[in-house]
Amino acid sequence: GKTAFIAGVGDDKGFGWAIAKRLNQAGATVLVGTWPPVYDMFKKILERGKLDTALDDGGTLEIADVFPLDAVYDTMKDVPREVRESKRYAQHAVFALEETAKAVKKKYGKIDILVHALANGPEVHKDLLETSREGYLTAFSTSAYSLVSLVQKFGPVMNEGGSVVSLTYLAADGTVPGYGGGMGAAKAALQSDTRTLAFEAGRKWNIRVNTISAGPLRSRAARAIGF
Ligand code: ZID
Repeated sequence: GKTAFIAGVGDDKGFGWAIAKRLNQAGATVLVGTWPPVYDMFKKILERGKLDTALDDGGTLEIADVFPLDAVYDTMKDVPREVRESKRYAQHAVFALEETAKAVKKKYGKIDILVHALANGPEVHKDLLETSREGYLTAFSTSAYSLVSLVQKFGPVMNEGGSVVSLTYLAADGTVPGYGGGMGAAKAALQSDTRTLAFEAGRKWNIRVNTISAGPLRSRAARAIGF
C-alpha cells in the first residue's frame, strides 16, 4: 500500500482532514503533520473519538501517526530558544521540516504522497495598503516557502513516481477583497514555485508536484477571515 504524509491537519474541518479520508479510503496509510500549538488538542479529540472519521464507504478513518510539525522551521537549528522552550513546543524533540522528514522515513520508510494543506497570513483581514512588512513576509514564509522547504526535505524520502500536492486560491490570479495581508501574492508564489518544483523535482526524484485551486470550505482558517 501507499503511504501519505499530510502537513497541516489540526481538526476535522479543513482540507487536510478531507484529503486524509479519501486517501485512507483508497488504501493509503495516513500520517499527518500537526502544528505544535494545536497538537495536544488535536491528539486529545482524536483519541477520544470526537472527530468525524466516517468514510464514504462506511469505513472509519485511521490516522496511523501524528507528527508535530512547524513548517516555518527548516531545521531544528532555526528554532529560536524561546520557541523551543515554550509551552506547546518544549515536549517535542523535533518539529522542523528536515527532522520530521527523517523521523517519518525512519518509522515508515519512503512515502508516496505528500500533501501541503497549510497556510497562515496574520494580516489576511487587512487590505494590502494596510499590510506590514512583517505580516507580508510571515504569509510568504508559512504559506509559500513552506512548500519549497517541504519538497526539499521530503523529496529524498519519497518513492519514484510519487506525488506532491498543495492547495491554492484564485486570489493568486486576481483581486479578491478580504484576502489581504499578502496572501494573494503568497498563493501566486506558491503557483509559480509549483511549476518550477515540478520541473526540478521531476528530474531529481521522478516525483510530480501540483497545486489545486480550492473552492470555499468552512475550515478554521476560512472562518477566521469571515469566508
Ligand atoms: P485549516 O485551518 O484546516 O488548515 C490550515 C492548517 O495549517 C491548520 O491545521 C494549522 O494548524 C496549520 N498551520 C498553520 N501554521 C502552520 C505552521 N507554521 N506549520 C504547520 N502547520 C501550520 O484550513 P484550510 O483547510 O482552509 O487550509 C488548507 C489549505 O487550503 C491552505 O493552503 C489554504 O490556503 C487552502 N485553501 C483553503 C480555502 C478555504 O476555503 N478553506 C480556500 C482556498 C485555499 C479559500 O480561501 N472562495 C473563497 C475562499 C477560498 C476558496 C474559495
